[in-house]
Order: sequence, then structure tokens, then C-alpha cells
Amino acid sequence: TTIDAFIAGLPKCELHLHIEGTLEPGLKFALAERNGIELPYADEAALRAAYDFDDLPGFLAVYYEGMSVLRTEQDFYDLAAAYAAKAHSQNVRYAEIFFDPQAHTARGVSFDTMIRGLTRALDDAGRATGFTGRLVMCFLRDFQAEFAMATLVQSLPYKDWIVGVGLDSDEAGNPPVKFREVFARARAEGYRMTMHCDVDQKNSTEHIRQVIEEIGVDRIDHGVNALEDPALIAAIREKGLGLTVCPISNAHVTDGLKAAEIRALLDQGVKVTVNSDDPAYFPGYVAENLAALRPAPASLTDADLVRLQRNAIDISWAAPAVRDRFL
Ligand code: ES4
Ligand code: ZN
Repeated sequence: TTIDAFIAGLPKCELHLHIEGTLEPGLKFALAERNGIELPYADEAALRAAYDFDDLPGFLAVYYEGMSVLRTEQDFYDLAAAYAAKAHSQNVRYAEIFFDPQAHTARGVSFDTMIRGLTRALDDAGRATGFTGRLVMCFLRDFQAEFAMATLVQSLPYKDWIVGVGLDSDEAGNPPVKFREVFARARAEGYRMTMHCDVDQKNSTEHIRQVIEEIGVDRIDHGVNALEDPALIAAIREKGLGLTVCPISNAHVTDGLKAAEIRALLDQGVKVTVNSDDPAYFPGYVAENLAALRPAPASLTDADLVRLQRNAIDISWAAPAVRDRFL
């Protein structure tokens, strides 16, 4: 993909980015070496060749395995610092960054280790470049709700950094209502809320209905299948819920960029945004994702690109000062 000058120069806002999904093969090898971990791949090319999945569970297996190299505070620092540098290079001014604490605490890395590394990197990057990053804590939906609740309690001392909570991982058999109590508590604690409704999953439209009507989220991650039910689109518009769509990710875990769907969402006045999800695995950061939508059927014009960034800052949970500096 070629990134044209307009896309390169546009001030951008990213709302759907998993920090563990930015672990590029080069950094993965460097961290493995620093921590004395033997990776089952000869080199970076062999590792990239293993990024061969065609559905969500296939991707998730590779994603969780890759995290095993993240052990120390410095590892989390290096991961977030690399993303912040990449974001700055693409003129991303503000990002709300997902992290999956349970994927780390479940293998013996402490919540403090992880959060201190991530926040120190974002703090340093902010001072150096003006890029602002905030965290959104995702619960893993394939674990029990009790584990999510315990994780929510662990996060409370870090509310200055964590602006909201989300729900991700394997959607099959793990509907939004499984986490009803967890999200009610999160709301009571003042967190904003989003949930993944991954594209083309079983029960997609029912899950979208649940996140709107039963959970009361502030926005929806992916959520493209709402187009199958005009009542869902009407509810999304009426409540001003944004959708954080990830075209290159969609092309890898389902079929295609969902470019026609993104066009339709824009044309129907939904607050849709374009994001990168797991750019080390679905190659392309936010600029590449935008550039992929220049051709038909998305046919993004410069005005559409500005609209997408306005939508993003509008549905973001950024502080007023950040909002005012944007666009
Ligand atoms: C994810 Cl694409 C996707 N879906 C669900 N959970 C995830 N975690 C990281 N990427
Ligand atoms: Zn995601």
C-alpha cells in the first residue's frame, strides 16, 4: 500500500489497537534473547511465515504464544515505546490502547510490572513528541467472569491511566451478558466501556444487541454486522455509539476489508472509525489501513478521511485539552 501525502499529514486518532498486537518479530526476538527464551523459529522470516491464520481462534493462538517473551517492566516499556514512536511517525496524535492484563497475570507477570512499564513509556513518549496515549483494559471473554472482576479490582489504583474497559478474545460461546456484573461495577467505578463484536462471528447481531441494550456500552469494537439489522443501526445512531473498525484485520480473520460496509456506515451517518487492531500480525498501522480504503468500494475522499478522524476524536474518551488541540 502506498500512503499518499494527505493521509500521511492528517492528524490521526487511533481507538482500536492492542499493545500486545504491536509486538513486531524483531522486538520479539530481541526480548526472547534478553530473557533467555528459546523461540521455536530460526529467524524473523520463519516467524512471519507462522503468521498464517484464517480465522479468529487461529490468530489468537499465535497472539497469546507471542506474549511469552514479555516478562519484565522494561519489556512492557520497550513494547509501548516502539508503538508510540511508530504512532508519532504516522502523525497519530492520540491513541486509546488496549492491553490484556489477564494474559500476563495468568502466566505469573504482575499487574504492577505490566502497567508500570506501559505507562512509563507513554509518559516519556508524551514528553518527547506530544503523542498522547491512554489505556483501555480488556477482559478476556474466554475466562470466567470472576477472574475479570478480580482484575477490575486490581486496576482501581491506576484509574488516572486507564480510561475505560473492554472485552476481547474468543467470542464463540462467550456472549457480552456473561460479563454483566463486571461491566456494571466498571461503570460504577467511572470507567467508560466498549466491547468487541468481532466481524462475522456466530451470533454477531445478537451480541451487538446485547452490548447496546443489556450492557450499555459507550462504543463497539468492530460491530460491522450491525448493517444486517436496520434496528441496530438506528440504535447505534440514536445513542451516538461509535464503531472502531479494522479493515486489514478483517481481511485476515474473515473475508476482505469490509470496504463496502465502511462506505455504507459513513453514508448512513454512523460514527465509524478506522483502526489497526494488531498491526504486527495484520500488517499495517493506521495510515496503511486508511490507504487501503482509497480505492472503490470504500472510495475514501480527503473529506471522508477528515470525517473519520473527527468521528474518532468525538467518540474518544480524551480529556478536553487533548480534544481541543485536535484538528
Ligand atoms: C483481537 Cl482481532 C481480535 N479479536 C478479539 N480479541 C483480540 N485480541 C487481540 N486482537
Ligand atoms: Zn481488537
